[in-house]
Amino acid sequence: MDLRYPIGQYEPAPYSDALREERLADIKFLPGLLEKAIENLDEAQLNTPYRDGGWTVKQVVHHVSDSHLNALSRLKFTLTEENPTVMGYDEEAWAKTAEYTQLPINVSLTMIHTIHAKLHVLFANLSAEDFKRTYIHSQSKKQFDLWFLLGMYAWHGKHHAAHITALRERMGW
Ligand code: NI
Repeated sequence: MDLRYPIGQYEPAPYSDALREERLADIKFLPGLLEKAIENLDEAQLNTPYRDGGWTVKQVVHHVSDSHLNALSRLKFTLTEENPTVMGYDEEAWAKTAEYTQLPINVSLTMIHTIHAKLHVLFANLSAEDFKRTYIHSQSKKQFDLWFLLGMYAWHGKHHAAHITALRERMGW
């Protein structure tokens, strides 16, 4: 198994109401899923990379809050402007900034709860037509729609939670 992709890579799928409900549930339950994933880990365990050369459990949690903050921002720009260009960011560089080592992950978990409450209510109120609204990614210059965005971040949260749960399984934690 590729330790980087414990649940496989994100695979875009056509819009359906059933898949929409599934993805909305993923958005809703991610904060709880992450909390469960890190439950009872001690400081040394939290500072363990999820794979050789990979981020530590702490970095993974801080990364999810940064990443989904960007997702919330992309969603709001796309809902309020026509085909906006949204900023990509250097996730490796962000993972080296001070709060990744100096703040407890509970700060980021609280933020993830807040971000996901907003993401969930915003996505849950979109019509099938709204999901066709588009944005341009500043790095790839590619165009994406909000259906892609929902799927991407529903996947992305589970992807990183699985990094932690797979590590725990391998370590017998
Ligand atoms: Ni990520």
